[in-house]
Amino acid sequence: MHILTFKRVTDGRGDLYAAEGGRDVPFDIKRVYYITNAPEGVRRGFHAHRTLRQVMICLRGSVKLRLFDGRAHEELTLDSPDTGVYVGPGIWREMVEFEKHSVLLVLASEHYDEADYIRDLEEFKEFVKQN
Ligand code: T46
Repeated sequence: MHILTFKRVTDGRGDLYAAEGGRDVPFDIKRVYYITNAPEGVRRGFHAHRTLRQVMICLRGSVKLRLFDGRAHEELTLDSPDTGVYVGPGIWREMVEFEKHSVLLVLASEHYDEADYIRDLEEFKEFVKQN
């Protein structure tokens, strides 16, 4: 995991942020998705990826991100459109405590592929041992 900071261009018309694949983001972006309308108390994620690389940006509101690499746990709150979190393969992620009206944007290195997911924690721990 590492934190990325995006440049903000502010003028009298508002704030503009840019994130370019291969420049601000450490991969070519093949897919963008976003999560909105998360009900209070909902928990998302609870999986890892075998190869996928992603950057998560909370455009509005806030969300707590819990990460586990098989050894150590990390927790951070995403709450600013100028901050992205790079999450590489082999990291278990959980998104909790979505503030009402939050918008979580995710930039991904690959197209959607369910076979890339590890959705069982024990299987994930085994994956970490093998890799
Ligand atoms: C991740 C975290 C941060 C698609 O059809 N296309 C897509 O691009 C995605 C991401 C999901 N889906 C389908 C698959 C499921 O039927 O949407 C449904 C919900 O997906 P999921 O339960 O995996 O959603 P989250 O919020 O738990 O996880 C998502 C991403 O799937 C995952 O890669 O790292 O956000």
